[in-house]
Amino acid sequence: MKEISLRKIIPITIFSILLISFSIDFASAESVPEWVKNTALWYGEEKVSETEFLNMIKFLVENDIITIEKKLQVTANMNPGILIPNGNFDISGSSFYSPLNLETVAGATVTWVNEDSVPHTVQSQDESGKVNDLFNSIPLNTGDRFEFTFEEPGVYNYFCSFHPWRVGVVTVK
Ligand SMILES: [Cu+2]
Repeated sequence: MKEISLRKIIPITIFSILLISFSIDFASAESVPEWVKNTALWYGEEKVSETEFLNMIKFLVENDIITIEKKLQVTANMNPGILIPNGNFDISGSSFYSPLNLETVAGATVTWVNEDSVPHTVQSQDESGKVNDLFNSIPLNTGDRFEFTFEEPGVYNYFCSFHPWRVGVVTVK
């Protein structure tokens, strides 16, 4: 059975590491031992095995010649969005905020995007529907965005001061 060639995989792997982290710190070239340079060269020329090549990379990492800072990739969940859809202004329409109740986690920054043809605001309310000053956007024209970062768990109501029949919720866990 033919082995999957690491010769093909390794360049891809290194490229991926570069993409996830900008903190790879190559120490000065002088600190890279001669045998490491030779191993890399000979690997390219297929004179050394994949095991030797991997051992060389292991040596570089273990001796902090290559340092890799691991970063948690949580961006996809950290910037959830609420759409203010076209027709949202219409009291008899069904263009509700989407989602109507956004569930997220403490520390998340929520972005509202106005895709309606008229301006809207995003104004915070308490549980009883009374306006408070937690967040209050300027009028958002078509295509405008408003962001707010929710630091504490809770249930946050909001509405549009131009179209107060439009009410939405952000639930922070
Ligand atoms: Cu509105």
